Amino acid sequence: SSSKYPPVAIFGVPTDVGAGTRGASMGPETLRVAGLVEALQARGVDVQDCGNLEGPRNPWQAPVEGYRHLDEVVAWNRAVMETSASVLGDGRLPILLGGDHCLAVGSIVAVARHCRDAGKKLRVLWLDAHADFNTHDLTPSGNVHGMPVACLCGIGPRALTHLGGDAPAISPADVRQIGIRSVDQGEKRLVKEHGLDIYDMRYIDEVGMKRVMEEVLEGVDEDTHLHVSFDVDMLDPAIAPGTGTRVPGGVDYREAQLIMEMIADTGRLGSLDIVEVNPALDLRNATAVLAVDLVESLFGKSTLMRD
Ligand code: B3U
Ligand code: MN
Ligand code: MN
Repeated sequence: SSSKYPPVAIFGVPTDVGAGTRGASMGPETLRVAGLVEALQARGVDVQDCGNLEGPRNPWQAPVEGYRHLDEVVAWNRAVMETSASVLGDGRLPILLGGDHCLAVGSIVAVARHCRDAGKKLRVLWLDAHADFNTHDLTPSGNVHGMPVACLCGIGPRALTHLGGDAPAISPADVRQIGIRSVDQGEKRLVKEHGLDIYDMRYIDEVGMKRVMEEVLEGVDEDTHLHVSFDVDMLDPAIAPGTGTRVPGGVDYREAQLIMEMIADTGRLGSLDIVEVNPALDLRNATAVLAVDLVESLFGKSTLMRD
């Protein structure tokens, strides 16, 4: 095909064990129903759908020592790490269909190891309303989907920080966060202490998304692997109501398209998570349809078809 993208493998991870609202477990099928595979094929991308992973059911218990469902979260993440590693080993670009955002631990642990072996620089673009940098003693909820960035940076329960053997998988300097507008009190301190690069909504409003993305992508070169971890709650709830932790004042449709287009222009997309799509809260599958529309832009669709 004429696609400048490598072949893709999508896999669904139907769980909400890391979330505080049920329903993200139905995300994978909802993204398929919204036409994700067909949209990628229409871009000329070779797509393999590996189906869904399996794992423990959501026990729906209260937090224990600051974590809800830690054992189940670890089990799902181990499966994600193994699948993502095998997809990368096959020379395919993994697309994880969540599921809640705790799954980014397994996904990014696999990607980080792949980059180390391939001698590539990893840059993680964390698209989210939240910083997801909580710890068991800072978290207001115990929900592990509020902790994956901290875990990946080596702050968290050993079962997650050492999921790939060595820790930490990444450093805060590898991460750029976009769309942030909800950070908890203690989490704010931790984020500052570790120097996380956060492009929050105020900064986006002040300088505009074009300049934000230029800064976010600064230094990306042919040796860079871009991992996009897309929590759909980055988007404004008016256009993406189908998600568990909606925060007003989010990224609008045009800004979101520009994010994806500017990432596509680099040609360096190496892996993708699409998480927190919750059809139980959605309106006519609008959030999944929008996510698919944005994935088309991420894979190079543009008005004037410059490719
Ligand atoms: N920061 C809050 C809320 C939250 C984080 N991530 C999501 N929600 N999706 C927490 O529970 O850690
Ligand atoms: Mn998130
Ligand atoms: Mn979020």
